[in-house]
Amino acid sequence: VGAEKINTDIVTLTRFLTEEQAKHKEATGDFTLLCHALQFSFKSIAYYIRRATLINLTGLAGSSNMTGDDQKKLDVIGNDIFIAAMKSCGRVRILVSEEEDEAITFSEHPAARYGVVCDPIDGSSNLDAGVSVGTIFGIFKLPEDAEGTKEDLLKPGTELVASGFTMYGASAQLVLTMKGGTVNGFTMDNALGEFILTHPDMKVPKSRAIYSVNEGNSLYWTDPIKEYVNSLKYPEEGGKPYSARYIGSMVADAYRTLLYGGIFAYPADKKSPKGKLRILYECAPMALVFENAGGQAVDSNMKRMLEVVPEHIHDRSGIFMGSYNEVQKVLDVHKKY
Ligand code: AHM
Ligand code: MG
Repeated sequence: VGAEKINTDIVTLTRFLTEEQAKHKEATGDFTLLCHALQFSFKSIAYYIRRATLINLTGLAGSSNMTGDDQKKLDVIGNDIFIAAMKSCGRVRILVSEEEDEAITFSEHPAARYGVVCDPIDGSSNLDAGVSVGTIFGIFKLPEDAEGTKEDLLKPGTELVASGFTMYGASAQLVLTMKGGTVNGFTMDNALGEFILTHPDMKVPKSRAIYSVNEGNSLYWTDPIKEYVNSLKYPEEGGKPYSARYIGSMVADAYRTLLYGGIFAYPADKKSPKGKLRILYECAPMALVFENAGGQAVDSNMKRMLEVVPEHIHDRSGIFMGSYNEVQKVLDVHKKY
């Protein structure tokens, strides 16, 4: 390798955040500090996931969370790491985690101006098989008069100031976007211990013949969904059918969809009339990423996902997200009904 090929001017996440902060004259550095704490939690969670099989972290923790999901040992550790990082950075007033029944208010930081929502380890049913999982997060800026109650977070995704996810796969990949901004992807360099900007200004391809859905639920699907999926599998004369790709880890399915294009769907159905995925810390953060990357995200009522307001912190929704034209096809089929 010639020395001239080595990039000695890499953009780390730290540098990226510092440069972003400099663009905003009014910035206090609070958001940057919060992101540093987030980044640390991703590194720690990645570390434990990598070592899980070696240090007896596979399997169940022996408890279940509020929805009755069996909690994995790593679910508990990921949640504890995330909460500790958010609490200690001093910039977070209130936190909602998939693993906690109630919102957590950090009363030791009454002046903190941010609210955070997260699923610390999404897709954890895949963990013991070594399949990619991820952390999903969203950040809200609280109004001056916020009281630090969960009502501060029962807001539509349009109010998110930033969101993203980290996928713990062959490498840890962090995708970050800010309100009205671009989508940027960072890859963890384990030797440097830094997230490096490897995918600046990510754009989801306009269309791609890949669909990602749990087809095992098709018995319960509504007629428009059946018609839509059949139109992909049985195209008109001469058309080529779509490829199916479903990992069963939203973060991994979303990351692939972001890079390659296509559609990811978890529709509401007759068995789960409200869908499976959570509005606040799964659907809305992903919807912001896909919209900022030039794609679309809608719920099962064909409403823009970012405008859906949860009534309760753990509310669910159907979701369709991905390439602009692929999501448009779902909207078009529904218009006929
Ligand atoms: P979890 O939050 O309990 O891990 O569940 C969310 C996961 C998503 O990552 C994934 O898209 C979906 O559940 C898969 O569900 P299913 O097994 O029903 O296809
Ligand atoms: Mg989840």
